[in-house]
Amino acid sequence: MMSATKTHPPSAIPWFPRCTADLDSHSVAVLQFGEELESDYVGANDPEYRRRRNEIAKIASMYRTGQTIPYIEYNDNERATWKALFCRMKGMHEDYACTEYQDAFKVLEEEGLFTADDVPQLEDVSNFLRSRSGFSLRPVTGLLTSRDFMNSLAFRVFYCTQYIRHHSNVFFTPEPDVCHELLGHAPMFADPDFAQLAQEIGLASLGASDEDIVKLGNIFWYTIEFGLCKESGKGIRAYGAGLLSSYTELENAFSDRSEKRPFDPLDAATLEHSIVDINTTYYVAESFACATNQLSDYVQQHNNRDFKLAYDAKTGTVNVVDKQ
Ligand code: NLE
Ligand code: FE2
Repeated sequence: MMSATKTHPPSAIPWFPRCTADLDSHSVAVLQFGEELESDYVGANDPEYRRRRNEIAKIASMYRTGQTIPYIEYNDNERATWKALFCRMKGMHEDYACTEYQDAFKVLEEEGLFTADDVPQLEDVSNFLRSRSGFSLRPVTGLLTSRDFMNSLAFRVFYCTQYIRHHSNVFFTPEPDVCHELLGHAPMFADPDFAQLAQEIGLASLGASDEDIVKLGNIFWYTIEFGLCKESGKGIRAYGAGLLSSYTELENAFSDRSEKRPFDPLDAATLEHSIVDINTTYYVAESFACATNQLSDYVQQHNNRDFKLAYDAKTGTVNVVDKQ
């Protein structure tokens, strides 16, 4: 049977980024803690910390596609925070992190990009990742909307904060910071299967309805941020960044205080989460490739877009294809 050709009046397709340069319009929309910390946040009443965060956020807000990510000279206090977390988590990772994470971490150390003594620079780690999986990092001032944040993944771009968590609470922070981005996310983006899973979420988010964005945001949360996976001979391991960058969260996931469910995108899509508390439920994927297949099926059946997209890896652009 011939497939029907659908034509779209220009207004039927909402605006969404079609290439990495289009992401430049996202860098300003920051939510929640962002540049203005909420008053009960641990660093909010420390004026020097607030000043420093604003200074670093300003650098990110001026960043445009194609530029080198500016280096930040982290001070003694900031380096001490990184070191404390780095050393604590490194000990945990041997027992709880997935093999893909551990392998990439080892290479990052061998190449001198990851050390306990200084906070790695986003530009260096970005160049490393680009050569591994085509992912690159892009600085951001703080939390973006879930739509803007996920959209970038379609182009294998990952938004990273550059400021560091407050020293009073090193082992858990509710918001992303450079420790979370680098200790949690970066090693995973070196793995091609994981990179594919992340990009699929990104592609599904382009032009999606607000309702579908909430669902995809939950799926992102329970995979890329807090996912667990099975590993033969080793049982369950962590691959989610929020686990790999937080002693408190990782300990909670591997305790019997939390529930573990087999990964099911339909179930995860509607399980709400709080961004300020540790999770009570985690999903265990069979493998990244399997989770990617489950996600494609979910998107095909439940993501209510009436247009189709094709990603052109050579040019890094997304095109709307008319044929349904
Ligand atoms: N709770 C994580 C940490 O302390 O590193 C950050 C989670 C960001 C979503
Ligand atoms: Fe994250």
